[in-house]
Amino acid sequence: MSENFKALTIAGSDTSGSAGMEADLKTFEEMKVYGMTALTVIVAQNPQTWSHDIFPIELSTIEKQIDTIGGSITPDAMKTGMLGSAALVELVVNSIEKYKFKNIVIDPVMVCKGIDTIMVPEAAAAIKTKLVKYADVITPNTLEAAYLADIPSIKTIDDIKTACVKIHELGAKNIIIKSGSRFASDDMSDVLFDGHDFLIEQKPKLSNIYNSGAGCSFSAAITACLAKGATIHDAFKTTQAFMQEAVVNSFKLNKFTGAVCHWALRK
Ligand code: PXL
Repeated sequence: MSENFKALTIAGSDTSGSAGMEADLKTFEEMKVYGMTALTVIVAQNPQTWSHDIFPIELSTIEKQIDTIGGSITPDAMKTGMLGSAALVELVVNSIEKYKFKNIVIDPVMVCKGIDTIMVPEAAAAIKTKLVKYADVITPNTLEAAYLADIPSIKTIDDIKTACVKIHELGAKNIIIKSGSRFASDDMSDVLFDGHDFLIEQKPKLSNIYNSGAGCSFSAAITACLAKGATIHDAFKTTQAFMQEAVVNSFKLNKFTGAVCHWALRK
C-alpha cells in the first residue's frame, strides 16, 4: 500500500478558480497529494472590469484553521500564498514554530497579474524580515525577487542570479526565481539556486497562452513534490514538466483572463 501524503496551503481564494488556494488544491490533487487549506482572504473580481476586491478573513479565524491542521494532523509539506497583513505573516511564523511544520514553501505573493506594484507594503516587509528565513524553498517572480533582494529591477539571467544569492543571505535554503513573460527576450527562464549551484531551465516564450495561476500552481507543485519526499532538484524538474503542459493547454475563461490546465498531463 502506498503512503498518503498531505500538504497544507495557507492562501487566499481566487473566486475565478485559476490562482490562489483553488490552484493549490487542483495541483496537489493532480500530484496525488491530499490538500488542506487555511483561507486568508477572498478575492472577488468585478465582472465588468476584472478589478480585484480583496476581503480579508479575520486573523482569529485563520488561526483556528491553522490550529485544526497543526494541532491534529501532520502535513508532509506546507506552502503560503497571499498573506494580506504583517499580523498574518507573524501568525504564520508563530505557527511554523509552534507546530514544527516541515518542507516549507514560501510563495511571496506581493503582486497580482496586471498589478505590478507591491500590493501591501507592510505585509511584504514582514515576509522579507520574518518569514523568508523559514523557507526551504521560496518562489518569487522577478518583481518579488527584486523587492526581496533590494535591487532596482531584474532584466537578465545575471540579475536573477544576483537576486538568488541575496535572498539566500536572508535565510531561504533554496530559491527559485521565475522570469515568466516579464523578460524582454524570446526565452523565459526559471532559475534554482540551492545555496551552492544554479540550475537554469530555459524555454521559448509561448504565445496564445493564458498563465493566470501559473505562479501559485508552480509553488504548489514544488510543495507536493517535497511532501512526497523528492529532492529539490527532482521537485524542480517534475514541476517544470507539469507546468509546461498546464500552460500549453491553458484555456480562456472570459474576455479578461484564462487559466492553466491542471489536468493536462492526464489528457
Ligand atoms: O497569483 C497571485 C494570487 C494569489 N492568490 C490569490 C489571487 C492571486 C491573483 O489573483 O487571487 C487568492
